[in-house]
Amino acid sequence: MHVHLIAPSNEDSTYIKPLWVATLAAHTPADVEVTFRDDGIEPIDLSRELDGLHRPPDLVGISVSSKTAARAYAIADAYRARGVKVVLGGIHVTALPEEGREHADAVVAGEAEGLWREVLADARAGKLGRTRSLASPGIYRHEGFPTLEGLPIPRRDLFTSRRYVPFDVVQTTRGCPFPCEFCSVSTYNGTTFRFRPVPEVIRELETTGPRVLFGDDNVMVHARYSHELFEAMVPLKKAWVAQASLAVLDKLENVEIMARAGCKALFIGFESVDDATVRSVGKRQNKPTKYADIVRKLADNGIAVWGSFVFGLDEDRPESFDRTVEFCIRSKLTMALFALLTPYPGTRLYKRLEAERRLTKPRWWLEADHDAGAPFYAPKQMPREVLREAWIKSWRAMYSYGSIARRYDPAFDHSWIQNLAYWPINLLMHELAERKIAGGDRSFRKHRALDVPFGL
Ligand code: B12
Ligand code: SF4
Repeated sequence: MHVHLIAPSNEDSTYIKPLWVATLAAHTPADVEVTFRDDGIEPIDLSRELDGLHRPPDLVGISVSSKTAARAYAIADAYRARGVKVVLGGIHVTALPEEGREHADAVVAGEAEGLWREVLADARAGKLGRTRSLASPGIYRHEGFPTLEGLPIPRRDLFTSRRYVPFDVVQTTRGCPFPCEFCSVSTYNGTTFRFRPVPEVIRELETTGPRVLFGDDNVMVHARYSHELFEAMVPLKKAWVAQASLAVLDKLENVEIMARAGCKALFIGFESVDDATVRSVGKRQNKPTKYADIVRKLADNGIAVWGSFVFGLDEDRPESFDRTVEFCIRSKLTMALFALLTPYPGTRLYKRLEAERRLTKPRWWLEADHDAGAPFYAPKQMPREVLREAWIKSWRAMYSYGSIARRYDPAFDHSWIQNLAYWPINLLMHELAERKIAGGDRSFRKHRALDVPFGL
């Protein structure tokens, strides 16, 4: 049997090795051949390549996030039109399995551990999606969430392209108990943390390259677990980057152990610099008065900060965004991403905006060029156009040459990632802000030799 896994891409995709591919491959029985195509690295020409398919796979598996849903469905439709069975998985079809079913023979809703072998066995027996044990035809789903103990080491040998960012993605936990209204994670991975045993994570880290990107939503969710993990990581001498919640960064001991374990940069969801706004979305752990101190503490420990902010929350007014940019410059953030609030399916935000009749494009993910039309809802304090203009203005202000120079401070004890990468990353972001965000160039990414960090 031959399974072909496909990571669909969009204009926002990065050259980061997708962990779901290596994970599914590791859960695949040895007598099943696995091949992999990253549509971002090597774009699939649907008409030419699929017409000339000389060796059709027995099964195609495609991962679907909301931003890649339109492309994923187009690829799935093209394979099915040529008689190849298709299974979809990932966060978007977990929220909308019935939509996924319109484009696939089967959908895996939720995490695939424990289900993937069943999918393969059914496909091999010619009854994919049609077994009696399924509660809904074509939809494989867990009761609860699978254990993270005893997982096989992901098969990273499938990532052969030299275009990938030279970091290996490793996950240590899943789930998140925080109630952030706009986030898909708690509905997808559950509202309690599940942890991988530290010795198993260490065994996996011993097989990776020297640079690691932790694919956790929060790399330090539980102080005792994380301290044990990071202590065990010290001798491995890895350099790593991760996402972290502000809830834990307040404590110096947490920052110090991260630094000792090799942390070089953290991607932090500040979301807003206004107290009322962060509280209104349920992000209770964020305290704007503490932001500047936390950034300083991280910098003093050689950890660069990549900030993430959401624009268009209900309390936001046009002037809120100027304050955000001012904060980023004053705090000397290495980099910041400004995302327009996006109603992802399955989130509490989506349901609320739908109930309030504020969704302007309820199935925005099916639009050909959806980002050009964002936001997809009516903001509370301003017209959609004003929000979009303010968002563009903030990107330009953040990555103007003046801001880039002001945010660099040689007195900061920055990490080597910061020192080596500050100027190229920021100059690339300048180009992105001017050409893609402000100028609307939707093929910006294709022409870049360097990858744009973290999605945008
Ligand atoms: C790491 C990560 C990234 C990395 C991606 C690295 C990479 N190439 O893999 C980076 C930083 C680049 C990134 C970017 C973005 N991300 Co992101 N990211 C994540 C994160 C934290 C972990 C994903 C991961 O690797 N998990 C580990 C693997 C093993 O799990 P998995 O992918 O879920 O796969 C499992 C199952 O879903 C299933 N499965 C998945 N695919 C398939 C396919 C088949 C066939 C089958 C059978 C099963 C299956 O099996 C796997 C094993 O159980 C998730 C949060 C989360 N908890 O999922 C957000 C998340 C996926 N990202 C999200 C978002 C919004 C973005 C951005 C849009 C952010 C932005 N504003 O720019 C960009 C989009 C980029 C794009 N292409 O469009 C949202 C997606 C919401 C949605 N409904 O689509 C999430 C859920 C976070 C959130 N807060 O809601 N992201
Ligand atoms: S935004 Fe972060 S802290 Fe909030 S629910 Fe999502 S993963 Fe958890």
